Amino acid sequence: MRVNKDQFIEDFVNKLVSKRGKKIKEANLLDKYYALASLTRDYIAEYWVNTNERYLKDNKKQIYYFSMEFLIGKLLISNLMSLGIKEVCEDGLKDLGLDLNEIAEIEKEPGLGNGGLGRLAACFSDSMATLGIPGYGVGIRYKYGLFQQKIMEGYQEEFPDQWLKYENAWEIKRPSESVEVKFGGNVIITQKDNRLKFVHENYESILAVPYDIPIVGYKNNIVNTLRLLSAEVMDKEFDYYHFNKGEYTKAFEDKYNTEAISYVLYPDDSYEKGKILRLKQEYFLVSSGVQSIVESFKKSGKHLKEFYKYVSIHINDTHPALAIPELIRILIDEEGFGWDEAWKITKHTISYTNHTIMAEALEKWNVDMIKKFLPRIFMIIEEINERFCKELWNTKYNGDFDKISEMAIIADNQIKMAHLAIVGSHSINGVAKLHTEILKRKELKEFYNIYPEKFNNKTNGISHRRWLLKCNPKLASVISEYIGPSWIDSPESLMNLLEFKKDPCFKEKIYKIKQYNKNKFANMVKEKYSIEINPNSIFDIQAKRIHEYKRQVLNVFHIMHLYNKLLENPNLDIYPRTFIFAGKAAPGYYIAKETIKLINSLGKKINNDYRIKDKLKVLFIEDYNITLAELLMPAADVSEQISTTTKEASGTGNMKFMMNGAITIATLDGANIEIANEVGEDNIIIFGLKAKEVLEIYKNNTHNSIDIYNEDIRLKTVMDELINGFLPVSMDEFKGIYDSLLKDNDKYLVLKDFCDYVRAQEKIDKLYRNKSKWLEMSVTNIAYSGKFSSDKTIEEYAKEIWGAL
Ligand code: NBY
Repeated sequence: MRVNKDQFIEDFVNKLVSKRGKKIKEANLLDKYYALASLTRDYIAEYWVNTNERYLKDNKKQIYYFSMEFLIGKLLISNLMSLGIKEVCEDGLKDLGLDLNEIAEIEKEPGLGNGGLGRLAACFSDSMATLGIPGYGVGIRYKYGLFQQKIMEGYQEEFPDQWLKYENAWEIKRPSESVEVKFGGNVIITQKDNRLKFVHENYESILAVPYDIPIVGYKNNIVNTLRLLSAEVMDKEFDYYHFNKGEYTKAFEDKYNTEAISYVLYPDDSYEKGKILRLKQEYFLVSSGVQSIVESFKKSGKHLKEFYKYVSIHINDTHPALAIPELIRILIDEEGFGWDEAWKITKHTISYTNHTIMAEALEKWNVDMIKKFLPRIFMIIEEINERFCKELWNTKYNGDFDKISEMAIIADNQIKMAHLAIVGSHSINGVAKLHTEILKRKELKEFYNIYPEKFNNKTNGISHRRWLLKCNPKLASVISEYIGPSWIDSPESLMNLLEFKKDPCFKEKIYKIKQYNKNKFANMVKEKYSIEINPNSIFDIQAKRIHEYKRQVLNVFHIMHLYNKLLENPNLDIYPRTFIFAGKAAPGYYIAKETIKLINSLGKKINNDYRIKDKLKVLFIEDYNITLAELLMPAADVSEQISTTTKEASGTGNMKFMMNGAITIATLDGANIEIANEVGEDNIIIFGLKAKEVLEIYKNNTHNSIDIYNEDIRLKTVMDELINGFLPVSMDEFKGIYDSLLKDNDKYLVLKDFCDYVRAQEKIDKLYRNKSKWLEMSVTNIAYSGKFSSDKTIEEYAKEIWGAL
């Protein structure tokens, strides 16, 4: 868009008066933020309205991306950049004596996601808007996002995330587009004109009220919509019957129970507990979403028979898989379709992404629970299951009861959501090549045998606009200086940087920028934690959810080993290193929380030990979120991607670090494999067991952790230090971690990979000393990172799954 500085200043000053009732000199930072955000939204509005109008007119397919999580990060700066007016605003504000970054910092980040899955939904939304794909995000407007993490005495403590404490400057509430979602009750079946009719009675109604957030395409005048739904009570604010009897708290109970549906995001990213509130959240999302889509499709005047030609619904993991029976319900019960046609339309409309193979994360719902809360939906799932089992019987598995019950959607009083999602959709994809192969050959092998055409891979990607252009402006500008700005529109042209990987002048610039970003990070650490870190040390970062399979403990063991070596010989020549951890643990995940305590206990011991002369520091930065990630990625020298091979579906942090020039130390897991294939083995440090070896170990149970413990004295020493008083905690503090590795035979193969990890880390130490070589590796990583832009991924989804490009 176009706005000149004087116009901007005038608009801003007026906005401050109209929105906050203040003149500049009385306004505080919050006033300034709200005035600027509100003005930015005004600027966006025109393009938003025009985009919606165009989408209505065009006959193009509309894509609805259903996700229980959208981790979009702060929006002010990125929206200004997408509008192309960041510099003008910055200048204008400067004239008023104000600093854009200071104002932008005060924005509250919407933490409506746990990690990779939620952030992926946000990167995909960004890419759809930028590529001009008519894409809508559909999610829940949780009043409380992912908890805020504070570290107290070394332990994680959780606090509510009050992101809506003030207003959300970006959203527009659309009460007139609310829809009713029905829970409970019973279904009456009648017969009319030879057809069964299903009437849902005695249900409880909840209103889904939409709040729309603009998703601004990058400098293309396109603004897509992220629609978040909030639960409200229908009709009555509270119950006058109880109120008049003086039972005041009871009068509000209904309201409270209803609104609880969109109250809080579940903080588990890898463990499925089958909780009733979660089931209600999932159905609330899909029912309101699918109802609105069908309604707006009908307004277009086209026949519902053609629904799937104009609409794609994509489900982000199985969490929104009830969209399948919900669409069938609407088509049959409300629109009068027969089963066969409703089934065909639904299957062609829906596609599904799988994000995990870990059994404990696969959703299963108790039959009685679904029957009680979603009686009609249950009937439909039963029908899908019966027809599917019959198909198996009549085609491939005649008489094979075991096979059929293994593949059934309903078995052992449980509904398997992954099975429902595969059977009821036309596409299932994994999120990295290895992950998709494991789905096809192992976890979902039986389904691949009967539906090979449904399976495909879509390796994850990240938005290079947020993860380079926005978070690392200095790097972005040097890149443009050397290869021109075309990489912003076509990130694969970052490859042109390879030409300069041996250019000393270019490399020195890259070095200085990394140094600048490290200094910035070190200053934050000093201010917030009063810890001095050496900005010339190697910044070695592991930032991700805390989980046994992600193996933060392997990283810790290596640090303990280095520390032991230094205690033995304080003059040992190791390159100074600062080990930085960040990430949240699910509140009920004991071992993960103990891992945080372990990292902090080790930090306490090492950071205060003058004997090792500041050669090692260990930091745990609290409350990892998108905002902190934007500070961390640009400051990293080393990126830790050390999951047990086969367990990390893809990873996307790996791509963000690489894009900012960090060197990856990694197992050949998830998308690490594809990163390694791009940059080549000289530009990434690979260690550890290969997928085949891990699968063999699991299959044949050939692994014995006690043997490894007894054979490797370095490992035995650090393990013993967990429980012998070496760390400043009680002796049994880390018994849980210790036992999981020895008594429970180290399910994630930490001990098995330790030796090779130490070797790989020694290689890093050596390589970093060769500044020229290190910078060459760094440039190579940046150059190949364009391959992992979510623009490319989304193009593949659009072409190969949605049929939309
Ligand atoms: O999705 C992650 C994968 O672990 C990672 O490898 C991949 O790169 C990323 C994007 O594809 N999975 C993930 O983040 N999962 C969750 O956040 C999650 C959240 C909720 C639940 C399960 C998983 N749940 O069952 O409630």
